[in-house]
Amino acid sequence: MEELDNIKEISGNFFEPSDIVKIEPYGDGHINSTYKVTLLGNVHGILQQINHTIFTNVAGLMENIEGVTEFLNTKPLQSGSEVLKLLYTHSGKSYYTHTDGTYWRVYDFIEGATGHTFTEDVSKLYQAGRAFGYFQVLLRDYPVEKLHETIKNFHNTPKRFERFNEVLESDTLGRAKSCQKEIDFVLAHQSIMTKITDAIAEGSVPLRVTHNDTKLNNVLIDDKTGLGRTVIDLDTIMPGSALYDFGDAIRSCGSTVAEDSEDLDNLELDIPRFEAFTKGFLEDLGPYLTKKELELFPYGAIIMTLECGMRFLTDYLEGDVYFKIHKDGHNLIRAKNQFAFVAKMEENLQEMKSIVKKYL
Ligand code: ADP
Ligand code: GN1
Ligand code: MG
Repeated sequence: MEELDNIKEISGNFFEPSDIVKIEPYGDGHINSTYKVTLLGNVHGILQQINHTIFTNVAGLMENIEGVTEFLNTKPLQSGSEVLKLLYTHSGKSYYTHTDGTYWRVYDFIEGATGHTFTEDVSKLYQAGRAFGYFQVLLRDYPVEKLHETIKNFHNTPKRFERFNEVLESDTLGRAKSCQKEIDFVLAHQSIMTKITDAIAEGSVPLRVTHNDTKLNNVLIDDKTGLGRTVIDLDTIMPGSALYDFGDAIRSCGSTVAEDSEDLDNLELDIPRFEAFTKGFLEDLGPYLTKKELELFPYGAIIMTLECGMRFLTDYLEGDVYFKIHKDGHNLIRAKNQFAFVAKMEENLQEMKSIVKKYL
Protein backbone atom coordinates (compact mmCIF):
# COMPACT_ATOMS: atom_id res chain seq x y z
CA MET A 1 0.00 0.00 0.00
CA GLU A 2 1.29 3.46 -0.90
CA GLU A 3 2.15 6.04 1.80
CA LEU A 4 -0.68 8.50 2.44
CA ASP A 5 1.53 11.52 1.53
CA ASN A 6 2.22 9.93 -1.81
CA ILE A 7 -1.49 9.23 -2.29
CA LYS A 8 -2.30 12.86 -1.59
CA GLU A 9 0.11 13.91 -4.31
CA ILE A 10 -1.46 11.37 -6.68
CA SER A 11 -4.98 12.66 -5.89
CA GLY A 12 -3.76 16.11 -6.84
CA ASN A 13 -3.81 14.96 -10.45
CA PHE A 14 -7.61 14.63 -10.28
CA PHE A 15 -8.56 17.30 -7.72
CA GLU A 16 -7.29 20.75 -6.78
CA PRO A 17 -4.56 19.83 -4.28
CA SER A 18 -5.67 22.58 -1.89
CA ASP A 19 -9.22 21.13 -1.80
CA ILE A 20 -8.11 17.75 -0.44
CA VAL A 21 -9.01 17.45 3.26
CA LYS A 22 -8.66 13.76 4.05
CA ILE A 23 -7.83 10.42 2.42
CA GLU A 24 -8.70 7.11 4.08
CA PRO A 25 -8.77 3.43 3.03
CA TYR A 26 -12.31 2.43 2.08
CA GLY A 27 -14.48 -0.59 1.33
CA ASP A 28 -13.98 -4.29 1.39
CA GLY A 29 -12.73 -5.18 -2.12
CA HIS A 30 -10.23 -8.02 -2.54
CA ILE A 31 -8.42 -6.68 -5.61
CA ASN A 32 -7.80 -2.94 -5.92
CA SER A 33 -6.70 -0.52 -3.17
CA THR A 34 -9.59 1.86 -2.59
CA TYR A 35 -9.60 5.20 -0.76
CA LYS A 36 -12.29 7.71 0.11
CA VAL A 37 -11.08 11.24 -0.60
CA THR A 38 -12.79 14.07 1.29
CA LEU A 39 -12.68 17.49 -0.33
CA LEU A 40 -13.65 20.93 0.96
CA GLY A 41 -17.43 21.27 1.15
CA ASN A 42 -17.75 17.63 2.26
CA VAL A 43 -17.56 16.39 -1.32
CA HIS A 44 -16.05 12.94 -1.80
CA GLY A 45 -14.33 10.87 -4.43
CA ILE A 46 -13.28 7.23 -4.70
CA LEU A 47 -9.61 6.91 -5.54
CA GLN A 48 -8.35 3.48 -6.60
CA GLN A 49 -4.96 2.07 -7.24
CA ILE A 50 -5.66 -0.42 -10.01
CA ASN A 51 -4.14 -3.82 -9.32
CA HIS A 52 -1.93 -4.03 -12.39
CA THR A 53 -0.43 -7.38 -11.42
CA ILE A 54 -3.90 -8.81 -12.00
CA PHE A 55 -5.08 -6.38 -14.70
CA THR A 56 -2.02 -6.28 -16.89
CA ASN A 57 -3.63 -4.20 -19.65
CA VAL A 58 -4.68 -1.11 -17.70
CA ALA A 59 -5.21 0.97 -20.86
CA GLY A 60 -7.59 -1.69 -22.24
CA LEU A 61 -9.36 -2.03 -18.91
CA MET A 62 -9.96 1.72 -18.69
CA GLU A 63 -11.11 1.81 -22.32
CA ASN A 64 -13.73 -0.81 -21.41
CA ILE A 65 -14.95 1.24 -18.45
CA GLU A 66 -15.05 4.47 -20.47
CA GLY A 67 -16.91 2.71 -23.30
CA VAL A 68 -19.42 0.96 -21.06
CA THR A 69 -20.20 3.98 -18.87
CA GLU A 70 -20.62 6.23 -21.93
CA PHE A 71 -22.93 3.62 -23.47
CA LEU A 72 -24.99 3.25 -20.28
CA ASN A 73 -25.41 7.01 -20.18
CA THR A 74 -27.26 6.88 -23.51
CA LYS A 75 -29.89 4.51 -22.03
CA PRO A 76 -33.06 5.40 -20.17
CA LEU A 77 -32.37 4.15 -16.65
CA GLN A 78 -34.82 2.80 -14.10
CA SER A 79 -35.84 5.40 -11.56
CA GLY A 80 -33.37 5.82 -8.71
CA SER A 81 -30.46 4.23 -10.56
CA GLU A 82 -27.34 5.93 -11.85
CA VAL A 83 -24.20 5.12 -13.81
CA LEU A 84 -20.78 5.02 -12.16
CA LYS A 85 -18.92 8.18 -13.21
CA LEU A 86 -15.20 8.44 -13.89
CA LEU A 87 -13.41 11.68 -13.03
CA TYR A 88 -10.64 12.67 -15.40
CA THR A 89 -7.14 13.97 -14.61
CA HIS A 90 -6.25 17.62 -15.15
CA SER A 91 -4.77 16.53 -18.48
CA GLY A 92 -8.02 14.80 -19.49
CA LYS A 93 -7.11 11.13 -18.99
CA SER A 94 -9.30 8.54 -17.29
CA TYR A 95 -6.37 7.26 -15.25
CA TYR A 96 -3.04 8.45 -13.97
CA THR A 97 0.26 6.59 -14.26
CA HIS A 98 2.60 7.41 -11.41
CA THR A 99 6.37 7.55 -11.86
CA ASP A 100 6.64 4.44 -9.66
CA GLY A 101 4.63 2.47 -12.25
CA THR A 102 1.34 2.38 -10.32
CA TYR A 103 -2.01 3.21 -11.96
CA TRP A 104 -4.78 5.31 -10.40
CA ARG A 105 -8.34 6.33 -11.21
CA VAL A 106 -11.11 8.28 -9.52
CA TYR A 107 -14.88 7.79 -9.47
CA ASP A 108 -17.54 10.14 -8.22
CA PHE A 109 -18.45 8.99 -4.73
CA ILE A 110 -22.01 7.64 -4.64
CA GLU A 111 -23.36 9.30 -1.50
CA GLY A 112 -25.93 7.71 0.77
CA ALA A 113 -25.57 4.20 -0.62
CA THR A 114 -23.80 1.08 0.63
CA GLY A 115 -22.15 -1.98 -0.85
CA HIS A 116 -23.11 -4.67 1.66
CA THR A 117 -20.62 -7.46 2.11
CA PHE A 118 -23.29 -9.49 3.90
CA THR A 119 -26.96 -8.95 4.65
CA GLU A 120 -29.92 -10.94 5.91
CA ASP A 121 -32.32 -8.41 4.43
CA VAL A 122 -34.03 -10.16 1.53
CA SER A 123 -35.35 -6.90 0.10
CA LYS A 124 -31.74 -5.78 -0.49
CA LEU A 125 -31.07 -9.06 -2.27
CA TYR A 126 -34.10 -8.60 -4.48
CA GLN A 127 -32.81 -5.09 -5.31
CA ALA A 128 -29.29 -6.37 -5.99
CA GLY A 129 -30.78 -9.01 -8.31
CA ARG A 130 -32.75 -6.39 -10.17
CA ALA A 131 -29.72 -4.13 -10.53
CA PHE A 132 -27.46 -6.88 -11.90
CA GLY A 133 -30.17 -8.33 -14.14
CA TYR A 134 -31.06 -4.92 -15.55
CA PHE A 135 -27.38 -4.15 -16.06
CA GLN A 136 -27.17 -7.14 -18.40
CA VAL A 137 -30.34 -6.06 -20.19
CA LEU A 138 -28.84 -2.60 -20.78
CA LEU A 139 -25.62 -4.07 -22.16
CA ARG A 140 -27.25 -6.62 -24.44
CA ASP A 141 -26.56 -4.53 -27.56
CA TYR A 142 -23.13 -3.26 -26.46
CA PRO A 143 -20.65 -3.80 -29.31
CA VAL A 144 -18.84 -6.77 -27.90
CA GLU A 145 -15.88 -6.42 -30.28
CA LYS A 146 -14.97 -3.19 -28.44
CA LEU A 147 -14.30 -5.06 -25.21
CA HIS A 148 -10.80 -6.04 -24.09
CA GLU A 149 -10.65 -9.33 -22.23
CA THR A 150 -9.21 -7.95 -18.99
CA ILE A 151 -8.54 -11.38 -17.44
CA LYS A 152 -8.35 -14.25 -19.89
CA ASN A 153 -10.54 -17.27 -19.13
CA PHE A 154 -11.82 -15.53 -16.00
CA HIS A 155 -14.74 -17.92 -15.48
CA ASN A 156 -13.40 -20.86 -17.46
CA THR A 157 -13.71 -23.36 -14.60
CA PRO A 158 -11.79 -26.22 -16.30
CA LYS A 159 -8.88 -23.81 -16.96
CA ARG A 160 -9.03 -22.73 -13.30
CA PHE A 161 -8.81 -26.41 -12.40
CA GLU A 162 -5.72 -26.87 -14.60
CA ARG A 163 -4.05 -23.97 -12.82
CA PHE A 164 -5.06 -25.41 -9.43
CA ASN A 165 -3.41 -28.70 -10.38
CA GLU A 166 -0.18 -26.99 -11.48
CA VAL A 167 0.06 -25.09 -8.21
CA LEU A 168 -0.80 -28.21 -6.22
CA GLU A 169 1.85 -30.26 -8.00
CA SER A 170 4.61 -27.79 -7.26
CA ASP A 171 3.31 -27.02 -3.72
CA THR A 172 6.30 -24.73 -3.26
CA LEU A 173 5.27 -23.63 0.25
CA GLY A 174 4.42 -27.11 1.47
CA ARG A 175 0.87 -26.02 2.31
CA ALA A 176 -0.92 -28.92 0.61
CA LYS A 177 -0.66 -31.09 3.72
CA SER A 178 -2.73 -28.54 5.66
CA CYS A 179 -5.67 -28.71 3.24
CA GLN A 180 -5.96 -32.30 2.01
CA LYS A 181 -9.72 -32.40 2.69
CA GLU A 182 -10.29 -29.33 0.52
CA ILE A 183 -8.00 -30.68 -2.22
CA ASP A 184 -10.04 -33.91 -2.22
CA PHE A 185 -13.25 -31.89 -2.46
CA VAL A 186 -11.98 -30.17 -5.61
CA LEU A 187 -10.81 -33.43 -7.17
CA ALA A 188 -14.16 -35.09 -6.45
CA HIS A 189 -15.96 -32.27 -8.30
CA GLN A 190 -14.02 -32.35 -11.53
CA SER A 191 -16.89 -33.70 -13.62
CA ILE A 192 -19.30 -30.82 -12.95
CA MET A 193 -16.70 -28.19 -13.88
CA THR A 194 -17.25 -28.47 -17.63
CA LYS A 195 -21.02 -28.06 -17.55
CA ILE A 196 -21.08 -24.35 -18.50
CA THR A 197 -18.06 -24.32 -20.82
CA ASP A 198 -19.46 -27.34 -22.70
CA ALA A 199 -22.85 -25.65 -23.11
CA ILE A 200 -21.13 -22.52 -24.44
CA ALA A 201 -18.96 -24.58 -26.81
CA GLU A 202 -21.94 -26.50 -28.22
CA GLY A 203 -23.87 -23.23 -28.66
CA SER A 204 -26.77 -23.94 -26.29
CA VAL A 205 -25.69 -21.15 -23.95
CA PRO A 206 -24.87 -17.83 -25.68
CA LEU A 207 -22.08 -15.43 -24.83
CA ARG A 208 -23.35 -12.06 -23.63
CA VAL A 209 -21.77 -8.92 -22.24
CA THR A 210 -21.62 -9.74 -18.55
CA HIS A 211 -20.28 -8.13 -15.37
CA ASN A 212 -18.52 -11.27 -14.13
CA ASP A 213 -17.98 -10.09 -10.54
CA THR A 214 -21.50 -9.83 -9.16
CA LYS A 215 -20.74 -10.09 -5.49
CA LEU A 216 -23.19 -8.29 -3.30
CA ASN A 217 -20.90 -5.39 -2.41
CA ASN A 218 -20.46 -4.59 -6.10
CA VAL A 219 -23.91 -3.06 -6.18
CA LEU A 220 -24.60 0.02 -4.09
CA ILE A 221 -28.02 0.04 -2.41
CA ASP A 222 -29.56 3.37 -1.48
CA ASP A 223 -29.57 3.74 2.32
CA LYS A 224 -32.90 5.58 2.37
CA THR A 225 -35.03 4.13 -0.43
CA GLY A 226 -33.51 0.65 -0.27
CA LEU A 227 -33.39 0.60 -4.09
CA GLY A 228 -30.44 -0.72 -6.08
CA ARG A 229 -28.61 2.45 -7.08
CA THR A 230 -25.41 1.68 -9.01
CA VAL A 231 -23.56 -1.36 -10.26
CA ILE A 232 -19.85 -0.79 -9.55
CA ASP A 233 -16.54 -2.64 -10.00
CA LEU A 234 -16.62 -2.68 -13.79
CA ASP A 235 -13.13 -4.16 -14.21
CA THR A 236 -14.30 -7.55 -15.41
CA ILE A 237 -16.99 -6.61 -17.93
CA MET A 238 -16.28 -9.07 -20.72
CA PRO A 239 -18.06 -11.53 -22.94
CA GLY A 240 -19.44 -14.15 -20.56
CA SER A 241 -22.52 -16.08 -19.60
CA ALA A 242 -25.63 -15.04 -17.67
CA LEU A 243 -24.83 -18.12 -15.59
CA TYR A 244 -21.66 -16.45 -14.34
CA ASP A 245 -23.47 -13.36 -13.10
CA PHE A 246 -26.33 -15.27 -11.53
CA GLY A 247 -24.05 -17.93 -10.06
CA ASP A 248 -21.45 -15.58 -8.63
CA ALA A 249 -24.13 -13.47 -6.97
CA ILE A 250 -25.75 -16.48 -5.32
CA ARG A 251 -22.28 -17.53 -4.20
CA SER A 252 -21.91 -14.21 -2.43
CA CYS A 253 -25.41 -13.66 -1.01
CA GLY A 254 -27.27 -16.97 -0.88
CA SER A 255 -25.61 -18.36 2.22
CA THR A 256 -26.63 -17.85 5.85
CA VAL A 257 -23.06 -16.76 6.68
CA ALA A 258 -20.48 -14.46 5.06
CA GLU A 259 -17.96 -15.69 2.48
CA ASP A 260 -15.17 -15.97 5.04
CA SER A 261 -17.15 -17.14 8.06
CA GLU A 262 -15.67 -20.08 9.95
CA ASP A 263 -19.05 -20.91 11.46
CA LEU A 264 -19.68 -23.78 9.07
CA ASP A 265 -22.15 -25.49 11.43
CA ASN A 266 -24.54 -22.65 10.70
CA LEU A 267 -23.83 -22.43 7.00
CA GLU A 268 -26.91 -23.25 4.92
CA LEU A 269 -28.32 -22.30 1.56
CA ASP A 270 -30.85 -19.67 2.64
CA ILE A 271 -33.89 -20.33 0.48
CA PRO A 272 -35.60 -16.93 1.01
CA ARG A 273 -32.36 -15.15 0.06
CA PHE A 274 -31.89 -17.36 -2.98
CA GLU A 275 -35.46 -16.70 -4.02
CA ALA A 276 -35.25 -12.93 -3.49
CA PHE A 277 -32.13 -12.57 -5.63
CA THR A 278 -33.51 -14.89 -8.32
CA LYS A 279 -36.80 -12.99 -8.51
CA GLY A 280 -34.97 -9.66 -8.88
CA PHE A 281 -32.43 -10.96 -11.39
CA LEU A 282 -35.07 -12.49 -13.66
CA GLU A 283 -37.55 -9.65 -13.46
CA ASP A 284 -36.12 -7.70 -16.41
CA LEU A 285 -33.60 -10.20 -17.76
CA GLY A 286 -35.77 -13.35 -17.73
CA PRO A 287 -37.44 -12.75 -21.12
CA TYR A 288 -34.04 -12.49 -22.85
CA LEU A 289 -32.70 -15.79 -21.56
CA THR A 290 -32.86 -19.16 -23.29
CA LYS A 291 -34.46 -22.27 -21.86
CA LYS A 292 -31.08 -23.95 -21.51
CA GLU A 293 -29.58 -21.01 -19.60
CA LEU A 294 -32.45 -21.05 -17.14
CA GLU A 295 -32.24 -24.80 -16.75
CA LEU A 296 -28.56 -24.40 -15.82
CA PHE A 297 -29.02 -21.50 -13.36
CA PRO A 298 -28.79 -23.65 -10.19
CA TYR A 299 -25.67 -25.29 -11.63
CA GLY A 300 -24.29 -21.81 -12.31
CA ALA A 301 -24.53 -21.11 -8.57
CA ILE A 302 -22.81 -24.38 -7.68
CA ILE A 303 -20.07 -24.06 -10.31
CA MET A 304 -19.26 -20.40 -9.59
CA THR A 305 -19.00 -21.20 -5.87
CA LEU A 306 -16.82 -24.23 -6.56
CA GLU A 307 -14.65 -22.16 -8.91
CA CYS A 308 -14.23 -19.36 -6.38
CA GLY A 309 -13.39 -21.84 -3.62
CA MET A 310 -10.82 -23.40 -5.92
CA ARG A 311 -9.35 -19.96 -6.67
CA PHE A 312 -9.08 -19.23 -2.92
CA LEU A 313 -7.45 -22.62 -2.36
CA THR A 314 -5.02 -22.09 -5.26
CA ASP A 315 -4.09 -18.71 -3.79
CA TYR A 316 -3.58 -20.25 -0.35
CA LEU A 317 -1.26 -22.88 -1.85
CA GLU A 318 0.61 -20.23 -3.82
CA GLY A 319 1.21 -17.95 -0.83
CA ASP A 320 -1.72 -15.46 -1.00
CA VAL A 321 -0.54 -13.56 -4.03
CA TYR A 322 -3.93 -12.71 -5.60
CA PHE A 323 -6.71 -11.94 -3.08
CA LYS A 324 -6.09 -9.43 -0.28
CA ILE A 325 -6.07 -11.28 3.04
CA HIS A 326 -6.62 -9.89 6.53
CA LYS A 327 -5.36 -12.80 8.64
CA ASP A 328 -3.21 -15.92 8.36
CA GLY A 329 -4.98 -18.71 6.51
CA HIS A 330 -7.71 -16.33 5.28
CA ASN A 331 -7.82 -17.86 1.81
CA LEU A 332 -8.08 -21.37 3.25
CA ILE A 333 -10.94 -20.23 5.51
CA ARG A 334 -12.69 -18.76 2.46
CA ALA A 335 -12.15 -21.97 0.47
CA LYS A 336 -13.56 -24.17 3.27
CA ASN A 337 -16.59 -21.89 3.45
CA GLN A 338 -17.19 -21.98 -0.30
CA PHE A 339 -16.91 -25.77 -0.46
CA ALA A 340 -19.33 -26.16 2.46
CA PHE A 341 -21.74 -23.94 0.53
CA VAL A 342 -21.32 -26.04 -2.62
CA ALA A 343 -22.28 -29.13 -0.62
CA LYS A 344 -25.38 -27.40 0.78
CA MET A 345 -26.47 -26.30 -2.69
CA GLU A 346 -25.99 -29.81 -4.01
CA GLU A 347 -28.37 -31.05 -1.29
CA ASN A 348 -30.92 -28.40 -2.31
CA LEU A 349 -30.61 -28.67 -6.08
CA GLN A 350 -34.25 -29.66 -6.67
CA GLU A 351 -35.56 -26.77 -4.59
CA MET A 352 -33.30 -24.30 -6.41
CA LYS A 353 -34.62 -25.63 -9.72
CA SER A 354 -38.25 -25.18 -8.68
CA ILE A 355 -37.62 -21.62 -7.50
CA VAL A 356 -35.98 -20.64 -10.80
CA LYS A 357 -39.00 -22.14 -12.66
CA LYS A 358 -41.39 -20.02 -10.60
CA TYR A 359 -39.97 -16.79 -12.04
CA LEU A 360 -39.92 -17.66 -15.73
P1 ADP B 1 -12.40 -4.16 -5.77
O1 ADP B 1 -12.17 -4.54 -7.21
O2 ADP B 1 -11.18 -4.17 -4.96
O3 ADP B 1 -13.51 -4.98 -5.20
P2 ADP B 1 -14.37 -2.00 -5.96
O4 ADP B 1 -14.38 -1.17 -7.21
O5 ADP B 1 -15.43 -3.00 -5.81
O6 ADP B 1 -12.91 -2.64 -5.81
O7 ADP B 1 -14.40 -0.99 -4.73
C1 ADP B 1 -14.26 -1.45 -3.40
C2 ADP B 1 -15.38 -0.91 -2.52
O8 ADP B 1 -15.37 0.53 -2.53
C3 ADP B 1 -16.79 -1.28 -3.00
O9 ADP B 1 -17.20 -2.54 -2.52
C4 ADP B 1 -17.63 -0.13 -2.43
O10 ADP B 1 -17.94 -0.36 -1.07
C5 ADP B 1 -16.68 1.05 -2.50
N1 ADP B 1 -16.90 1.87 -3.72
C6 ADP B 1 -16.36 1.67 -4.95
N2 ADP B 1 -16.74 2.61 -5.82
C7 ADP B 1 -17.56 3.46 -5.13
C8 ADP B 1 -18.26 4.68 -5.47
N3 ADP B 1 -18.19 5.20 -6.69
N4 ADP B 1 -18.98 5.29 -4.49
C9 ADP B 1 -19.03 4.77 -3.22
N5 ADP B 1 -18.39 3.63 -2.85
C10 ADP B 1 -17.66 2.99 -3.77
C1 GN1 C 1 -12.88 -10.50 -6.07
O1 GN1 C 1 -12.89 -7.42 -6.60
P1 GN1 C 1 -13.88 -8.06 -5.68
O2 GN1 C 1 -13.48 -8.07 -4.24
O3 GN1 C 1 -15.22 -7.45 -5.92
C2 GN1 C 1 -12.68 -11.24 -7.38
C3 GN1 C 1 -13.93 -12.07 -7.69
C4 GN1 C 1 -14.20 -13.04 -6.56
C5 GN1 C 1 -14.33 -12.26 -5.25
C6 GN1 C 1 -14.48 -13.18 -4.07
C7 GN1 C 1 -11.19 -9.45 -10.35
O4 GN1 C 1 -13.97 -9.60 -6.17
O5 GN1 C 1 -13.73 -12.80 -8.89
O6 GN1 C 1 -15.38 -13.77 -6.80
O7 GN1 C 1 -13.16 -11.44 -5.03
N1 GN1 C 1 -12.41 -10.28 -8.46
C8 GN1 C 1 -11.41 -10.50 -9.32
O8 GN1 C 1 -14.85 -12.45 -2.96
O9 GN1 C 1 -10.70 -11.51 -9.31
MG1 MG D 1 -15.51 -5.10 -5.66
